[in-house]
Amino acid sequence: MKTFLRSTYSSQSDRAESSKSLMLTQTARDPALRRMRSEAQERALTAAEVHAGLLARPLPCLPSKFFYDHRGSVLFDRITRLPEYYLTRTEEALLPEAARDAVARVGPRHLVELGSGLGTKVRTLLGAMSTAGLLDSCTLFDVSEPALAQSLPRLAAERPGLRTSAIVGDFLTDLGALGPGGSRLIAFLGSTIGNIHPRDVPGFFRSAASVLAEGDGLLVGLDLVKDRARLEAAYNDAQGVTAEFNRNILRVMNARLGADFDPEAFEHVAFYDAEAAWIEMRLRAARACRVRVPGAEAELVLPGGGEIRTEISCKYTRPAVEALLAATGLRLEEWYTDADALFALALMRRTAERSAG
Ligand code: SAH
Ligand code: AVI
Repeated sequence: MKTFLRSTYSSQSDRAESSKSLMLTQTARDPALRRMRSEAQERALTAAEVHAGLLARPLPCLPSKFFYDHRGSVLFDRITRLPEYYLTRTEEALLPEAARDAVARVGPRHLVELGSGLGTKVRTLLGAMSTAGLLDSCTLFDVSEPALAQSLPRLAAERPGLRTSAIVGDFLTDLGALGPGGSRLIAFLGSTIGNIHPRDVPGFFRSAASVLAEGDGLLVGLDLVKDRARLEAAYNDAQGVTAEFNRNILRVMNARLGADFDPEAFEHVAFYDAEAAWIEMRLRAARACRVRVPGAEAELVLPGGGEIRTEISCKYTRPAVEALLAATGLRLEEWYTDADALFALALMRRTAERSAG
């Protein structure tokens, strides 16, 4: 299979600048919703990331955070209710007890949810904190501004006494915007950590540890290694919602970067790679095509059958998580799982020692 990318893109400096800066920009819409970057910075960062992704070999790829425009968040919400997608309902069944126990151990007053999406699970954690008489503030953190623009006002209306805020940012580069920790619990639910490449997970843990004070908590939802049939069914649902979600990334490229992808000319592919322990999602060109992506100064030429990688979704075991936690400033304290060991919530605590690196 031969894939070809032509490019005139030269400078990565905009990207470096925008990820260095932790300046937050307030939106006109809601002063409690802050953006990490101006629209121009965001466009430059998107262009650089997409450009780099399309150059990747052996497979061109698109960062999975670009699934989530408004339509993508709504499609993901539909995925969570599919019969094949056991992840959400299993985590939701574990969450009330895990939340109660985590709140009892950590005693947090401030809740942060990373990748909060439409913000449904945060209610369970807030309920546990409120019952314990501890609730003070809640910050939603997501790359999707439409999702935050929907979930933040709803949260504020539901809990009038609560200090609520939201940050539009990337949890891989922007956690510093949260400022120093103290009585803080960070929730990272839904197995979204699985969408981070394992080589980047220790760096993510270190950066989370840097915004936690000693004893603060990080509660992480993890999908667990299991039989191939169950895993592959979850990403190849009979109604084709996951396929539509997958193709949505091409619509986002068209809207944000003026690309001319024909989403209907791409077939959804999802399979389990047991060696890597991840589900991989791809889009396969039904026929040879040449796609212009002017906003990323790129042109992608794919043969018929040529593929683009759009997502990895890592499946974990407890030892694998413990190995990734080594020397990050976090330790694993509790592991809440269901009777069939489909999914786990891991409670991690900030240790006294400074994280390595
Ligand atoms: N937590 C919710 C939603 C999960 S969907 C649940 O458990 O159901 C994944 C969410 O993470 C989306 O809302 C998406 O916009 C967000 N996301 C994905 N990549 C991100 C990134 N790099 N930085 C911040 N948010 C990201
Ligand atoms: C958000 N994330 C954890 C989902 C997952 O399972 O990796 C995204 C998703 N991709 C396909 N279906 C759902």
